[in-house]
Amino acid sequence: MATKILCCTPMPGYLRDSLAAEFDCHDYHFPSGALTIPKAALASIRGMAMTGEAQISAALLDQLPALEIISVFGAGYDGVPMEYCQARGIRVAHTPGLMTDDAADLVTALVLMTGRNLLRADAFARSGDWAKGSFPLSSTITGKRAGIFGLGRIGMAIAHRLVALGMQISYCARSPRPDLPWRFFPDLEELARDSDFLVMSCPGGAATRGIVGPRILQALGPEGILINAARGSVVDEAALIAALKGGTIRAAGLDVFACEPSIPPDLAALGNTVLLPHIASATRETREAMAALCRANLHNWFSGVAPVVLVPNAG
Ligand code: 8YV
Repeated sequence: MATKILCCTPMPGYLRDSLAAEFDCHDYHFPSGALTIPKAALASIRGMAMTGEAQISAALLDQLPALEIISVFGAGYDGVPMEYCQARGIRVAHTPGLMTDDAADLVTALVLMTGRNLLRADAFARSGDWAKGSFPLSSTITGKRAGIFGLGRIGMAIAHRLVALGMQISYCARSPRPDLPWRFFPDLEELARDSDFLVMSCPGGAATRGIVGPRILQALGPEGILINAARGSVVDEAALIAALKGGTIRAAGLDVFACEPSIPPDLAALGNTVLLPHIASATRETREAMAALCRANLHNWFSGVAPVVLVPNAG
């Protein structure tokens, strides 16, 4: 009999189909909380698959006494109650290292799109306004200061791309990296004060929740641009909207939002933003590799034939 797993939907069809080819899949509709499996049958669920955006509550996990492993389709696992899983010995697997280049490419695009005002330029070209005069000047990217918050795999790949654009790199991370030629700041506010572009590249979760708030936006300043393709939770969205409206900062390029897939209408109405629907890893190549690893992590755990990519210290 196929192993029963719970799939947190919405999840892409190619992932759900691939899991269903091997497992007896049941759905938990995130965020509505609806289940397609009778309550009594929850006791036989041994695995779970979820996207990086899904949020799993301890109350749901309480209903799954036989759960052994959660396989996250994503590098970030901030939607999983890790302490709860540790206490119950539930393993948490994920798909790190597969989206590094796509994510860094997307951040680079956001730097160029916001810095050179490309979305408005596109609208201007299409509208016919060009015939009435030229598009307003933007500012040079080369030589500008990019401050990267979080220098993991993706942060490093972003830094290398921005170096290729001729930008000056500085970073804020847990500890300085003397092997790197870039300037280290121990504090996000100091980094923001010294940056033209503040690029968030850190994990989500309690430690980074709302760390970009009024104080950091003030430090970034009226010519500053915020780029966030990390997690929506790291930015205080109300403070960001106020800062974009009031000229506290110049612009923002965002791929992630606090309550995806909703974007606050006030943010969507602003012209000094580039807003993307969480697509940093959304290429065929990367998502197929992520889906294969998400399934392999479950397969390997239940068959015991090969290692599982586990979140360190989980379970
Ligand atoms: C995905 C992500 O958008 O890897 C992550 O942490 O957020 C993204 O790659 C997501 O997990 C897929 O739904």
